[in-house]
Amino acid sequence: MKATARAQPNIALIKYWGKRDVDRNLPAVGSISITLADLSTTMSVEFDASLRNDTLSVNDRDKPAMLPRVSACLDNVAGKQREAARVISSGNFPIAAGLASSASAFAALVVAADAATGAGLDTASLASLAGAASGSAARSLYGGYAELTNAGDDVAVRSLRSADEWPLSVVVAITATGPKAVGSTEAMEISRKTSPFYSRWVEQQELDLAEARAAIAERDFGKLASVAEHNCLKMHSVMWGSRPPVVYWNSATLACMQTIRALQARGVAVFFTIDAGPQLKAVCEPADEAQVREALTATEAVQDVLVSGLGKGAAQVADG
Ligand code: 2P0
Repeated sequence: MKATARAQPNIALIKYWGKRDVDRNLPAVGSISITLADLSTTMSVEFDASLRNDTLSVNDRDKPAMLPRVSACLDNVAGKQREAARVISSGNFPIAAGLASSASAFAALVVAADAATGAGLDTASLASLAGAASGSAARSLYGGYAELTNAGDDVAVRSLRSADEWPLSVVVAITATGPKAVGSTEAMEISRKTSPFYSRWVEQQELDLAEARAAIAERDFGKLASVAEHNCLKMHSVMWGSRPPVVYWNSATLACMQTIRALQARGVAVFFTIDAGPQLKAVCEPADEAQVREALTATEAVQDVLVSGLGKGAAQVADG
């Protein structure tokens, strides 16, 4: 009744922002992401009849505040009549800072819980269960380039390309650590209810998805760069236009954008994307990774730089 799984965070190039059903956590728009290789969350789940309640440890610390979401996700995978579970999570990157730690965490959780119960659900079902816990987590069930589509009363995730078919590099500039001021679930609702740009954002998403899908099919870096930067800045414009405004950037985030513009002016194939946090993620050809890393490391107020290739989806690993 114990199993362990590992999952990698994903970075959305065409973003999920807004929900069409808050209770069921269904997104308002489709999204396209790349799954990382070198950052990961490892999660072990042990169902134990001798436990009175679920327990959760994250990076060796008890985290009761995160437990309700974890318990609800376990109920969805194993049924409400399940035994209580001991859940142990560890990751090799900062949590709650716009690095999609909930994506890798819930993707790993559903795979581990499914393996611990022996149910053997297919990847599509596991993606749907992960997405009910955290929208972006559905995409981390798949490696490489993944697209999440709204399908009736559910979501459907598919792989557009494997990591091996188009191996890009991601350089993450950490501009601030620590939890963000407004969680993305709350910020999405503020956007939906108050931003005058929200309805146009939802209406236009299909155009951006189609352009990114074509760029990935053609392995056209310039085309992907153009639509990804556009979609990212459009999402942040929706947030900035909300009341109260939601601004995740800091001055170092903007300095990093200028660094990317300077690299692009020198002919380096690189583009940026920014999620619900102040970190900037630069996507580039592997040959340019060292140059991009060096430039972001030298950018004022950047605290740390993480580098990753593209990897595979969530999978069970040997119990640790
Ligand atoms: C994304 N983000 O597509 C977008 C871009 C942040 C900006 O998905 O409420 O933690 O748990 O479904 O998945 C972050 O939100 O939100 C996110 P919930 P989630 O990656």
